[in-house]
Amino acid sequence: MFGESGSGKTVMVSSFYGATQEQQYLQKSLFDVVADSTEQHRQLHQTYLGMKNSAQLPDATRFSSTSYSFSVKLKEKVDPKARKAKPFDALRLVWHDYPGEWFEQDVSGATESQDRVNTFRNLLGSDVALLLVDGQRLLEHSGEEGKYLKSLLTSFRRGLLSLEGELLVDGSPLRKFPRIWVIALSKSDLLPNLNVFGFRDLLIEKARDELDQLHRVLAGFVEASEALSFGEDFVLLSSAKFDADKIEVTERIGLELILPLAAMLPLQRHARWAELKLIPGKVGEQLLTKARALAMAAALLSDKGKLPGRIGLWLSRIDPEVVDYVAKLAGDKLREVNSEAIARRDYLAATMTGFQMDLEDGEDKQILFRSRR
Ligand SMILES: Nc1nc2c(ncn2[C@@H]2O[C@H](COP(=O)(O)OP(=O)(O)OP(=O)(O)O)[C@@H](O)[C@H]2O)c(=O)[nH]1
Ligand SMILES: [Mg+2]
Repeated sequence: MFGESGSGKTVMVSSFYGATQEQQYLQKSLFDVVADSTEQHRQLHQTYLGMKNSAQLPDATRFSSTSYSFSVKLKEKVDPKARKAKPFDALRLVWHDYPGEWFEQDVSGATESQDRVNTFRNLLGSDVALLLVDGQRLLEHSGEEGKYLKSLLTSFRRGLLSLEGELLVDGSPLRKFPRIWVIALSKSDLLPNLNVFGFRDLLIEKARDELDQLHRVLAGFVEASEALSFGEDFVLLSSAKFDADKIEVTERIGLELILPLAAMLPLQRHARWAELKLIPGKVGEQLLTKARALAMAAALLSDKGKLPGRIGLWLSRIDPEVVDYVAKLAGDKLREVNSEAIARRDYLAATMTGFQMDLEDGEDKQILFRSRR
């Protein structure tokens, strides 16, 4: 999550996590979201409860960053043998929260400077990046939105360029780099009349040059830069509704899409890039591994998956047909496969199809726009 100071990063991670700790979520969800560190668990939960019960906001993040590591654990109890036959039984989400001011001004000393470089190195090792446009600032620039959008994208580009020397080892481009950059509107509750199409159009109309320039800088950071989607996906987010003396944490927008986006977008897009052979050599192999995980899961979903002997085959030889099968599952067929998986108590298949359904719902509600490429 990249965003300027005050754009809503810390509130968002707290609201995201807090929601997963509510009784209702714990009971009805097919998986648990567990913070890997108990200390981080309590800290996020406390921040969430502070907002929910006492309208208390977290302080601005200063001087150091935190990487929150969450495990998404499927609830089913499987015996170890069955577990081995599955491509994975947990998903890890690492959410990096950092002081937004790090991009805007200089740091206060050598330790902080090193921490800043390490943080951005970690951030830039993620699978998916969300670049936040602050809904509040957009609203403040009503009528001259272009001014804010241009300055945001430019300051982000400058920030990256100024750290380039420290981030790239010997100037060579990075292999592991977010290849999917989603542009997200935070605090979208403040702009109730703006849907995701309006948001997308505003960016393209008012700040196309700055988007192009930032795209070029990002492409310069990454090996095989054809396999990069920047600014093709858009989402609206809001962590809560903020009234004068009350914070309605249940009135969230789009936060339920974060896990599905982080889990499914890389799998689907990496599979597609691998298919198009856009990515040569080592990078291709790395991405293929991810696509294979999807193919495996797909094998479990499709009828073919019922032949356990073939699963090993899918692991060693990616079957584009199967990847295609899950990537293109949509609409009624998707819902059908999902209900079958639930009936079979196949939590992995149910969760993955559930994620796909969440993304479709997001599109229906016009809070998500996914790249058509
Ligand atoms: N209306 C609205 N306001 C929000 C939302 N999220 C955050 N805010 C407001 O924005 C302020 C800043 O949010 P933070 O999460 O602390 O921002 P940050 O990105 O972590 O900022 P730094 O720590 O300085 O980088 C909060 O104190 C709230 O007043 C939201 O979803 N809707
Ligand atoms: Mg913060």
